[in-house]
Amino acid sequence: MALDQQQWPNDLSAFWMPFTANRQFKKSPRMFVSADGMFYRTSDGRDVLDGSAGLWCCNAGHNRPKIVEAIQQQVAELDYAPAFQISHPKSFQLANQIIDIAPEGIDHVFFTNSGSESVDSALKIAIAYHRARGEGQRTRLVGRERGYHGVNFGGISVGGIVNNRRVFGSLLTGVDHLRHTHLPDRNAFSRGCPQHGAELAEDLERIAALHGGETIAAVIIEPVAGSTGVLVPPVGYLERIREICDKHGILLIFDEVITGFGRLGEPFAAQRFGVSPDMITCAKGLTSGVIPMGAVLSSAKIHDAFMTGPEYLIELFHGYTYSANPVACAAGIATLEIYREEGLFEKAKALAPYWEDALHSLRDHPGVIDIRNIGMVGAVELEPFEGAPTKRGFETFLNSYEAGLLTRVTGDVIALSPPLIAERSHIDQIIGIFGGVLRSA
Ligand code: PXG
Ligand code: PLP
Repeated sequence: MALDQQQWPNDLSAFWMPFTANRQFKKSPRMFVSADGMFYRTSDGRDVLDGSAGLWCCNAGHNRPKIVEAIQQQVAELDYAPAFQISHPKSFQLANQIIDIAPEGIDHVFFTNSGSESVDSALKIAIAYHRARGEGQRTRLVGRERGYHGVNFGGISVGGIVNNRRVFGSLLTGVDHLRHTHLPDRNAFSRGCPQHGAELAEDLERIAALHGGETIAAVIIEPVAGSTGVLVPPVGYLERIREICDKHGILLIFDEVITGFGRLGEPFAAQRFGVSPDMITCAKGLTSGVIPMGAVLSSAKIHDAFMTGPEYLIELFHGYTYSANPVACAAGIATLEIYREEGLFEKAKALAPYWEDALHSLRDHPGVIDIRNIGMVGAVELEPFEGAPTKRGFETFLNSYEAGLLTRVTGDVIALSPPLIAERSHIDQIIGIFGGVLRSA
């Protein structure tokens, strides 16, 4: 069903769209009006297969009755409860359920409303943790080139995507960056973790030697970098980062906003790689994207360091009006139930080899210079048009959309990460449409 003429907004100018080419968009808008399962429906009545789980978040697929009903019931029963000094039962219930699936040693949940808020919360907790233990000199933060940690000031300071940083002033001080791990000459067309590049972890030793390891509070990295175009960690890289952190008493934060909640076939990437971070930041798949919600997951070591002093005092001066919002908690509980009941993480794990083969079947298509994948995420990198970087990627995104497939574009990389309810037939359809777009470009 196409959008009723009366429902069409009469003016598109007021809404300043995030991370969007606003003028291009408003000349030829792309609007979804409904969604179900693996598909979106556009305003002109076309079905578009969701090849990117919305923005990497709708892991349970769309329009799931269990989530819809949980939200409806919750909003009618308790719409809001103050987040500070008061709570409601579902916040504790959801925290317990997250800890049930979290890596061993992760025992506490601090709720936020997005990935960006999770990142800035985690960075603040890291610095305050060291201070609570009498190591107030540990204030430095280390991120990585090409890292994406959301858009708040802490996140863009440790982040490493130049356009997200360059026009926003001087950012946080005391931040350093590891080199990124993209080595196309050595690792192009790797399946899963690339063989080369573990030695890049030694950058952390150099940064520790430069500043003094005892001045560094935390290292934050995406176990698999998503936004920058899917960079899978080299074999041994994450293990080595963990070792160097331990050697210098540095906290390790895994930013699992994309990798959390089943994307790699385990609840978290930490479990997929067998590397234990001190904190995990997450969002997106926590509510399958339906209601904004994020969280910082932390070890008891970190949490307990704050639990000192008189009991009437607030231990951490940090939080959001909507931390653990009851409607978001209801959505989260229903989402985790779907993951559990339908075994969606296991399903993702079982489907990953098929997904890998399907993606790599595009290897010889026009313009393809690399294909990367792990779990249920993949990326196809295209040779940039001469003198016009990002144009080919954007055109491929638009052509895919016209052909009935939603993808995610970043520069000249097309990322694919379908909802975890995907069947083999959906993968065939994704690759069929996308391959056709590449061939006809
Ligand atoms: N950390 C990581 C690792 C992320 O991927 C954030 C933090 C920020 O989350 P919020 O909820 O504040 O957006 C993210 C979000 C893309 C894309 O296309 C990626 C994200 C968001 C939107 C688009 O690559 N990642
Ligand atoms: N700005 C003002 C003036 C506020 O009063 C508040 C919260 O009370 C905030 C910002 C922060 O809002 P939030 O808690 O939704 O992050």
